[in-house]
Amino acid sequence: MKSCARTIRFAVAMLAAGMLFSAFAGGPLYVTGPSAVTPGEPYRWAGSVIRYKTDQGGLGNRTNAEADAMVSAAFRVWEDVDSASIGFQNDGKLSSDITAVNILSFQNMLGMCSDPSQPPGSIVYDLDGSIIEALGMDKNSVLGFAGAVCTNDRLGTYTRGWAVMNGRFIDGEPDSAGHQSVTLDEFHGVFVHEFGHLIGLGHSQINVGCATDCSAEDLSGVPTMFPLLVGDGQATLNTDDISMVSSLYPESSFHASTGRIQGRVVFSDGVTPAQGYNVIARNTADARVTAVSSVSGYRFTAGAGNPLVPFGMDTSFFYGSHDRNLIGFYDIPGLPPGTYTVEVEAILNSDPLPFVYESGVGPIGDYLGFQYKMPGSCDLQYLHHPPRPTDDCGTRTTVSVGPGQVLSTGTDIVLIGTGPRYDAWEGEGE
Ligand SMILES: [Ca+2]
Ligand SMILES: [Ca+2]
Ligand SMILES: [Ca+2]
Ligand SMILES: [Zn+2]
Repeated sequence: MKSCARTIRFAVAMLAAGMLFSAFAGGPLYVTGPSAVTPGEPYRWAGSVIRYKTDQGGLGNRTNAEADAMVSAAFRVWEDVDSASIGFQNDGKLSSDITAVNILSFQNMLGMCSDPSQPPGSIVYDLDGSIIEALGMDKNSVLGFAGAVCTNDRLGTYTRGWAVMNGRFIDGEPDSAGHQSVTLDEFHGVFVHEFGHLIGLGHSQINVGCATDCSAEDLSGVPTMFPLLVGDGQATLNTDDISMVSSLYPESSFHASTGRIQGRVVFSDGVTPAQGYNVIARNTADARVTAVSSVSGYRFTAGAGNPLVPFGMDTSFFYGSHDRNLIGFYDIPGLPPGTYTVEVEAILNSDPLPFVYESGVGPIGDYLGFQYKMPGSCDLQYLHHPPRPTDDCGTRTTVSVGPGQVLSTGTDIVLIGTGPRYDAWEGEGE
């Protein structure tokens, strides 16, 4: 075992224009709400090429040209995914060097969504962390952030986004508690992660033990979109990242060449859906690394029918479908053909770094700031079909998926030990 975590995190940008409660789904970054043409669908960029401009000035101890090269290299990682079709075009420089002095006016300008003079994508270089600080975040723990600024909520498309990269982590200072630094290879991973948000990916939880301690094998299975930077392995995409970008921007080959598992997480009655749990399909040949995750109910709003929503909170800002059939529903596409187990666990809910708000995984943590604990007798359990009263936490079914196959029967995961019937919303929160 080795200690592999740092207490530094990626953050997701909140939408501008007063939409403070607009938040995120697990898997896709945002999911359309009831006013959309098609509710419950991930937001995505409309075109296949996203045009962007980069900041002036340096990034840590990197020159502006070196920072631009890091941007191109990180976009290329997403472009190079064979099963996805998304591209990026550099349209030159932002009109001024963005710094702590002008960041707020720049942010306001970006937030004027009807003003067409802003580029669809803006990549901001924070020379020394002072921009991050000016925006009210901790410059010693937030590596950067990215996300949508403007959206078309009817069509479920992004029209403007940005990323801010914190150069303080690569200013050449030695790594210490009071001044955390990362390698350039790790910072490449930060760029790739933030650009994942920019194109519509949310956070993923796979091999959650790596938030504190984990094996080298588990570490290599941590996806780029994990909420924490745990090593330079996040500069290369894992199966989960590839599945997500390919789902948003599929090449015609994607669905035909991969398998997909869909089902629901339900309480012990086998009927009542359970919202906000992390579901992972793991390939039995390479279980710690070849894995794809989904959050149960990720397409459903966090703001309806949930008594844990604080009284008086305006949930009309919450995204996600109001179709109750989507409560507890999980969807795991992009599986390389093979044999899988399907497991369910809580999303990290303990201090010091629960996966909530800007580090959130799934809509509950993102909107409401907590994650459900597992409600029954298992911290981790598996799909077992058909379920039996004698099942224990380790009982599992292995399922095989071939190219183009969608497995959607016999895929409900029945939580063990929650009582014969359990109200989906009461008692399991913290
Ligand atoms: Ca491609
Ligand atoms: Ca700058
Ligand atoms: Ca990787
Ligand atoms: Zn992030």
